[in-house]
Amino acid sequence: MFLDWLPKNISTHGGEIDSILHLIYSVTLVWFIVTVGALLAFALLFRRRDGRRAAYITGDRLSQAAWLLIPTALVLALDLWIDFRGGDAWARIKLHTPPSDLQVQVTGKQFNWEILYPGPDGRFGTPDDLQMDNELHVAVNRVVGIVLKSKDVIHSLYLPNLRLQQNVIPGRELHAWFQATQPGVFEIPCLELCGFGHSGMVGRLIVHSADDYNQWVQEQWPSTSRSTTAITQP
Ligand SMILES: [Cu+2]
Repeated sequence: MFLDWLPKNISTHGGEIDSILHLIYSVTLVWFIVTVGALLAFALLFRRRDGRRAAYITGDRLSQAAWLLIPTALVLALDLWIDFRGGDAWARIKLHTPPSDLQVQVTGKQFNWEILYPGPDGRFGTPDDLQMDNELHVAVNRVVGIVLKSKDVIHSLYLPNLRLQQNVIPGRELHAWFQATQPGVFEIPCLELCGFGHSGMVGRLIVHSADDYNQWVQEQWPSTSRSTTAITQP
């Protein structure tokens, strides 16, 4: 119920990310209500009254220090609970990359995303490579492997609908992957303040149905036979 405002999830692993967000929101909301409630209750109960003197409490005794120690232990336990749940999802999404059906290279530069397609031979650095600015075409239900590079400064590839975000670091080659579950057109903003044109640095992710994707491939590489490029229906 707290997460209705999130962008539509179209990722196979998005539900897991959202459930962690949900856990964090729930924990912090309950804790917020308890803390503010206690604050207001104590302010009311121990307000200034005639004939009552304020006590100077040093916190030396355990029964006094417990007012700090117990909430601290609770916050720590809740933190570890979030870490534990998050670590599981993190491992599944970040450590175990499934074999990819499609490969693209995304290079951040001020202020564009350069998308490089390997072409029918599936290899980068060959004559059939194709480069486009800001347009990432993929097929639905296919695992897309992304090689990430930067030409100048730090950028950050952000696909909110896929619950995917990865910084792009000059001098390093980083990897990401996703599997989209629905066709459509989605935004790819840059999430790292990278210069005066940062706010305009936004690409488009086009998730095609299998047929549309094959047609797009035919349009981009017309000379190639269908059998080498086409994606077979699952
Ligand atoms: Cu950028």
